[in-house]
Amino acid sequence: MRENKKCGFVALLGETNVGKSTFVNTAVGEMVSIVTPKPQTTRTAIKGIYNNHSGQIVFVDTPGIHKPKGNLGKIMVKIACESLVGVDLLILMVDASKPLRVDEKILGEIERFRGPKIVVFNKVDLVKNKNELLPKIENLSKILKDVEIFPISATSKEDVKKVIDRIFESLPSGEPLYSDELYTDILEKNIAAEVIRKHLFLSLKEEIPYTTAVFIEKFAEPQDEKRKVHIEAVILVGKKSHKPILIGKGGENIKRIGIASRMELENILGRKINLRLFVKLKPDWENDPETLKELGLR
Ligand SMILES: Nc1nc2c(ncn2[C@@H]2O[C@H](COP(=O)(O)OP(=O)(O)OP(=O)(O)O)[C@@H](O)[C@H]2O)c(=O)[nH]1
Ligand SMILES: [Mg+2]
Repeated sequence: MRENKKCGFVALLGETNVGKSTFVNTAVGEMVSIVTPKPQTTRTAIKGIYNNHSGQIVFVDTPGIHKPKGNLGKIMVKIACESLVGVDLLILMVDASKPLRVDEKILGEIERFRGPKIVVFNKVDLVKNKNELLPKIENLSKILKDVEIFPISATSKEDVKKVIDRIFESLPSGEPLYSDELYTDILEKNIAAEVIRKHLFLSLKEEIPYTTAVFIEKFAEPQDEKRKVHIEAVILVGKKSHKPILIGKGGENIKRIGIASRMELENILGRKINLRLFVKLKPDWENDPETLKELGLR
């Protein structure tokens, strides 16, 4: 008898920095979406594809919901909300290690969403006093009414697997939409841009990483596997005063960012890379429609 396979889209919605991208990476077992300790790391909707004997889950990681200060933030929140259209199941992720709160915008989206929804109460490993957890879960279930809550650590494969099993229960029957060799639909050149952005976020302080963006101008992958992949990337900087800080004394910062990005990308692509970074000042790029379009931010 033919097995009844399941398949569907599952979006992760939540405030910024709660662990949405970490969850998708743990589920898929690959670096699909960049993770940093800073809020507002994810800027677009990113798909991570998970397969097992039960079927296929297409996770949609989304930018964190926050009160936007500028145009980029507004676009990110809009992308997150629009990502819920056509999704089969919604995961609301809440940070268990912080004082309990659910943003009004999120509550509105949760109410509007007609399909099945679950809550993932993440980062429980950071809650030292476990007695604090139960009252928080009770309060959360009062706010969200009738929504199942999973206290987990998104860094734990075991915990994430429990959520995956629960997701399959609610997904519709269907054949996989993507080949089981794919773990994401993102182009390799866009993964390269994201990895560089990750290292900008990790090495730059305060508002500086938020005024940067990365374009890949050249991505040449020779057929001969022994030859290096040649990547040329442009780092856009939105403020004049940020450019020398990003580059660093004698270019030491940009050199460090380049080396860290190249090493991570070599790991992901399984090939040697020649990476060249160019820093370009583009004042106020987040308000320039052409630049936003090129970055996939609309
Ligand atoms: N201790 C602990 N840290 C976690 C856990 N999940 C995520 N983190 C950390 O929380 C930080 C934010 O994680 P992300 O996955 O980038 O969070 P996000 O919700 O995708 O954030 P944005 O994309 O900025 O909205 C990172 O430093 C992660 O390592 C967890 O279960 N336990
Ligand atoms: Mg993220």
